[in-house]
Amino acid sequence: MTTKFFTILLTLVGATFAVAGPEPLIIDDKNPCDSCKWDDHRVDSHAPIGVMGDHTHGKGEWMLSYRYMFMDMRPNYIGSNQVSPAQARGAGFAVAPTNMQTQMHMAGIMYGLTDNLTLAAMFSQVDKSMDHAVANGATFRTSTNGMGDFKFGGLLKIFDDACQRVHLNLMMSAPTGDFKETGLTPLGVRRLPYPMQLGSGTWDLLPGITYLGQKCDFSWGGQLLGTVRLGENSEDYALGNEFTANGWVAYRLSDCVSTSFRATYKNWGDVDGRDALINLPVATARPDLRAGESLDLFGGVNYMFPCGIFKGHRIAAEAGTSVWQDLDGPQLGMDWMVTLGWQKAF
Ligand SMILES: [Cu+2]
Repeated sequence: MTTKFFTILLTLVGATFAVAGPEPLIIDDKNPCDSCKWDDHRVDSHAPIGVMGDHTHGKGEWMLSYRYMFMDMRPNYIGSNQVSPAQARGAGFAVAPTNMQTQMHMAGIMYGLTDNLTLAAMFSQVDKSMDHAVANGATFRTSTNGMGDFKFGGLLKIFDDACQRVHLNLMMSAPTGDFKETGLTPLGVRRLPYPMQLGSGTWDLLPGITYLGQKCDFSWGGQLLGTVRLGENSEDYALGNEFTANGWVAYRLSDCVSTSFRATYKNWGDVDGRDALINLPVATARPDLRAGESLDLFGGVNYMFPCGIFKGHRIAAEAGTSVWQDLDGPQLGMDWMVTLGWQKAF
C-alpha cells in the first residue's frame, strides 16, 4: 500500500515539473505580493481537488466541474490495530470483508447569484465492490452501482479582506441514492450491509465553514464540515453523523501550477436504528460497529491552462493515505485514495 501511494505521489510530482516547464507561463503580470485583494485567477485559488465547496464565485459567473474519486479500503481494524480476516471473524462472524473499492463520478455546477452567495449542486454516480473471506476458505464478492445522493445549496461569503476569505457552507443532501441494494451472498440474494448501499436514505444537512488565505506564492485554507441526518429513512435507521476538519497549504510553482499538502481529520458515528433486512453474519451488517475516526494525509497538484483552446480550464489531482485510524471494529480502514478533477468557469 505504501509503495502504491508513493508511486502515485511521485507521478503527481513528476507531472508537476513536466508541466511547469523551463519557461514561466504568465497569465497576468501582477506581483502576487503587491496586492491585498483576493485573486480568483490564481491556480491555487481553488483548494486541493479532494476538498468540496472550497470557493465562491463572483456575481453572474458559472462553473462546471467533474471529479473522479477512487478509494481502496483494507485491511480490517479493531480500534487502531490491523487484524487478519480470521481475527475479524474471531469477533463472532462467519464472514469477514477483506477489501472494498469505491469509485465515484461527480458532476457539479456552481453559479454566483451575488458576489457573496454562490449556488451549487452536485450529482454523483457510485460504484462499490467488496471482497469477503468465509471461515471455510471460500471467498465471494458483492457489488453495487447507481446514482448517489444529490447535493445542493449555497456557499455564503461572510468575509473578504486582506487576501483572506471566509464562507459558510450551507448544503443539503437529498436521498436520491438507493439504500435497498441486494446482492448474491453464500446465503442467497440478500439486502447488502450498510457500507455497500449507495445513499443514506435520509435528508442530510451539510453545514460548514471555510477559511482561505493567499500570500505571494503561498496559499492555505481550513474547512470544518458536518453531515447531520434529519430523521430516519423508511428502513428505520439513519447513518451516523459525520464531522470533517481539513487543513491545507499550497505552493504556486508558476502561474499555471501549484502543489498542495492536506491533512484531514474525520469522525463518524454508528448507524442509529437498524434495517431489519440487513442481517448477514458479517460485521458490516452491525449498526453498532460502524463508527470511527481517522487522520489522512494528501499530496496534490492543480494546473490551469494559460492559453489556447483550453485557456482557463483547470485540471487537478490529489492522492492520499490514512496515517491513523481508530475504528469500532472489525471494520475496513482506508488504505489509499485518489481524486482527479476538471473545472471551468464561464
Ligand atoms: Cu466553482
